[in-house]
Formats: sequence, C-alpha cells, structure tokens
Amino acid sequence: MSEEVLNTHNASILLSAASKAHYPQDDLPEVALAGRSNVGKSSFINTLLGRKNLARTSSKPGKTQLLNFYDIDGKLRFVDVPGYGYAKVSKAERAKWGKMIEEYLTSRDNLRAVVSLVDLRHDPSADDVQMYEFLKYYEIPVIVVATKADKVPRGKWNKHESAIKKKLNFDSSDAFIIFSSVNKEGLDRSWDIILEHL
Ligand SMILES: Nc1nc2c(ncn2[C@@H]2O[C@H](COP(=O)(O)OP(=O)(O)OP(=O)(O)O)[C@@H](O)[C@H]2O)c(=O)[nH]1
Ligand SMILES: [Mg+2]
Repeated sequence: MSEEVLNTHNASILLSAASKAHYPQDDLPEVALAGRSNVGKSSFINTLLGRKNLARTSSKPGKTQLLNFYDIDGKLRFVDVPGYGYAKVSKAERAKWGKMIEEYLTSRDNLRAVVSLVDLRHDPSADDVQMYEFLKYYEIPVIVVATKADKVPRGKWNKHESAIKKKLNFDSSDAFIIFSSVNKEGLDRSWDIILEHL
C-alpha cells in the first residue's frame, strides 16, 4: 500500500474499547501507538493524518483511558493506547491498564507493527525499556519514534539518538525515526515505514 492509494485525510474515530470483545471485527491492518503518558502519541496520529485534534491531546497526562481505534480511509487503523508511567494513577488502575494493553498486543491478529514513542530529549525510562523488550519478546515489529525533536538542537540529535539506542539495547534491524509534531520532521519517513509494514 502507498500513500497514493490511501487518502490519509479521510480518517475518523471508529470506536474505543477496553477489551477484546469490543475490538473491530474484521481483518484490516492495525498499527498501535505506545509510549509514556504525554510523550506525544495522540499528536503523532494527528500529524500523520494532517488533523489538528482528531486524536485528543492534552497537556494533562493520562487522558487516553481506552484503546482508541481510528479508521484511515477504510484501509488501515491506528490504535491509540493509553500512556504508561503516569505517577498519579492508582495501583489498581495500573494493573487494569497492563491487562488491557497486554491482551491487545499479544492476541491481536490485525496488529502489523507498534510505533513505540520515546522523547528525544531524555534517556528512555524503565517503562520505555520494558515496553521495547516486551515487543521484541513477542516478535511484534516495532518502529521507534523519538518525538519532540523541535526541542533538541539539530546538532545534538545524533548524540541523543545514540543514548536512546544504547539504553533500549536497540536492534539495528528496527526503524528509528526522529520526529516532531510541531515542525513535521520525520512525517514522510513515518508514513513510508508504516506502509512498509502493511
Ligand atoms: N514541542 C513539542 N510538543 C509536543 C510534540 N508532540 C506532542 N507535544 C505536546 O506534548 C503534550 C502531550 O501530547 P499528547 O499527544 O497528548 O501525548 P500522549 O502521548 O497522547 O499522552 P496521553 O494520551 O496522556 O498518554 C501536548 O501538550 C502536546 O502538544 C512535539 O513533537 N513537540
Ligand atoms: Mg493521548
């Protein structure tokens, strides 16, 4: 599939689901977005779809509570996953979150790849490392997107990229994309790599 056959602006929220029984029942390919709360998952979706606020973004973390399925031109779906690592979440809620995301990632046949978002400015958190290891363990194709690149001077990108890769024990056969929702750095490459996975 290429961007020529995919009208990326023809996108809408399809449904929100907490468990398998509520997932869409067809075999369209899905790409899920995972990452720390506030890292920019919803902004990434909006940027790729050229929309301002289709996926709800917030400066308050922990806003996305369910798996949100977005339909793109009836051909592909993005699945916005609630962010992890938000401190003000109870133990019980965290456990519920863990079950929800694990169920989706380990059982969903539609899943083609996970975009694992990290913040280009910082070393990955323990949760980031755990998520990457989880995806590798289950052999789920992963695309690492280092976001908020507009906040790091271009001359320091390489240094930050190396630090992130080292901490993740990054597999050099995975894609690594430097991205910004503010200036659209990495937008074309993100689409190219996502479409390669379908
Ligand atoms: N400067 C800059 N800010 C960004 C970028 N991406 C996201 N943000 C900001 O970061 C905040 C969080 O973005 P969201 O897209 O809501 O993050 P999220 O990962 O979906 O957060 P949760 O839904 O809580 O897990 C918002 O204030 C965004 O405007 C980026 O590339 N550059
Ligand atoms: Mg979000």
